Amino acid sequence: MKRFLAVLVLLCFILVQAGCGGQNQDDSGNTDGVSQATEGRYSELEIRDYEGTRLDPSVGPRDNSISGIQEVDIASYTLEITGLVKQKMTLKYDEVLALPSYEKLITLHCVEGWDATVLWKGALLKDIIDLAEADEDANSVIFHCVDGYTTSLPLVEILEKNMIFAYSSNNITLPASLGFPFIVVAEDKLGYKWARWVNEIELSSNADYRGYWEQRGYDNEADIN
Ligand SMILES: Nc1nc2c(c(=O)[nH]1)N[C@H]1C(S)=C(S)[C@@H](COP(=O)(O)O)O[C@H]1N2
Ligand SMILES: [Mo]
Repeated sequence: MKRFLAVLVLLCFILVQAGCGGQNQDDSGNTDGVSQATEGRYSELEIRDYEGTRLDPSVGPRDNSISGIQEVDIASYTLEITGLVKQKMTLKYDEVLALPSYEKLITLHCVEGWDATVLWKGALLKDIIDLAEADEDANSVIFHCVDGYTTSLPLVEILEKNMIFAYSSNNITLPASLGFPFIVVAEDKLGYKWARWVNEIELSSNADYRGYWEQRGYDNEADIN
């Protein structure tokens, strides 16, 4: 029984260590900064450079999402805007794509040590939230995902930084591995704030809400500097 418990504890530890999705971990033996393995991960139509910056492939070599890569059926998909809002909303994929679009070159940093620089395109989270009109006392935004993952961000940071809700990476439709249909581009925040496969945006007054990784000990601010 004791040994069984020890193995169990060890297993949990390993699982937690492996916690974050990985990209760029096989970039060894590279000549010009791009290994063969990385080379193979670019999809045909994706752009690789943006204004002199090399873009990383939109697809990583392995996946460590909490329940694996989610395949979202866009015909039945809806995005719910819930919580402290004047008018709860249900949006279809195309309705988000119809909003004004913004492009940003931003690097995702995972706590595991890898990063990925990608050209993101999407709608402003502000524009989506404004459709539902946040109540006065809303100060946090909780993102709920198809795989049961959650994470949150302060509303003021979303507004001040003009954070986007991306549906495109390096000029291609966001791949499933990156969160199709939508990923939160949580600028200046660690990877675990970049909710993928988001299907609900909840306005809340609970500034201390802790999402999946935050509950397991990761810092709730998650600032990269
Ligand atoms: N729905 C969902 N979103 C998630 C995760 C997850 O497991 N499920 N993992 C997070 C973590 S820890 C990181 S580092 C990034 C990884 O994104 P990428 O592997 O697609 O680059 O997604 C974040 N968003
Ligand atoms: Mo991560």
